Amino acid sequence: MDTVGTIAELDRRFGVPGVAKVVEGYGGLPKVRITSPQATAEMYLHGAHVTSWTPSGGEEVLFVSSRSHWEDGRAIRGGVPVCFPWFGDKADDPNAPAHGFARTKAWQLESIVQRGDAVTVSMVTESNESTKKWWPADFRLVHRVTFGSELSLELVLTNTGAAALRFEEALHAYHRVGHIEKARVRGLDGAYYLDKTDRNQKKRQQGEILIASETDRVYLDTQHAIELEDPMLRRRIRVAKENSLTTVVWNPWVRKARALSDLGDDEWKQMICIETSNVGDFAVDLAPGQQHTTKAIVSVAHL
Ligand code: TA6
Repeated sequence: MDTVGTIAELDRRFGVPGVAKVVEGYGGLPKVRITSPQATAEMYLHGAHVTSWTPSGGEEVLFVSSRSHWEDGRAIRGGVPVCFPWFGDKADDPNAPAHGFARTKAWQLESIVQRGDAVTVSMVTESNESTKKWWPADFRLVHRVTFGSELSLELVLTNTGAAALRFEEALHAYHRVGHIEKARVRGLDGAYYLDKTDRNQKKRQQGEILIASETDRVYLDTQHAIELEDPMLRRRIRVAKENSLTTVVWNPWVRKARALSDLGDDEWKQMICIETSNVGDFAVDLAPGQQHTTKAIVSVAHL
């Protein structure tokens, strides 16, 4: 069955008339398009990747690059990439894809459920021969996203094998801002972080975060909600979380943005990544049969 047929079949099986439709997206990739009273949104089966969430009466909350790739084997630049089962470069294999394999492969659409004015989309990916080329574990990973007046993202991992596993994960969210130099990030005052722009030196955050140069930090042992204050778009984005002990904050600034072929040269001004994660020393161990759920809840208030 060709892509169009597959998309029509997926829509026939999972579509919710007037609320959720499976359609063809960029690069011919299938996506779920949500149009509910509370929000409009989009989620690609490629990487179970949320690329848009606009609460009704508000503006788009997520940033997606105009230069993003839209193809199997490549990551979408923007939205919410799912980094799994490792974060950044794979410690023991320099040839392995950065941020794992979950974001560059097609997931299965499991269900679309409407509850009131909110819509929950679940997508799943499981271990197979190609995942085992990189990572030996047996697993089942579900990305369950509820689109409503809030955006709730849950990563549910089950160890389906007979051996314990250890994994890293991140909901690598790209938030759209009016101008990065005007934005402020609160909620990490006093937290320690590893500065990836300075040889992973361990430092301590004092006060709010102002972005005035390339910023790439892993905040450690923090469960605090984050607030992104944006005077230009007159809004405050709040990211609360559960079962996540690290928060990554990233902006590539000028030079790094120019080095990224899938990011426009000036687009660094319109984005900041705030990543609900468990990485590094906070990687998660899971015994056979066990399940772990990490959750991020994004909400918007007008200033
Ligand atoms: O989350 C921050 C980070 O790990 C940065 O180091 C930067 O590389 C960014 O992710 C983007 O990674 P990508 O593989 O998507 O180019």
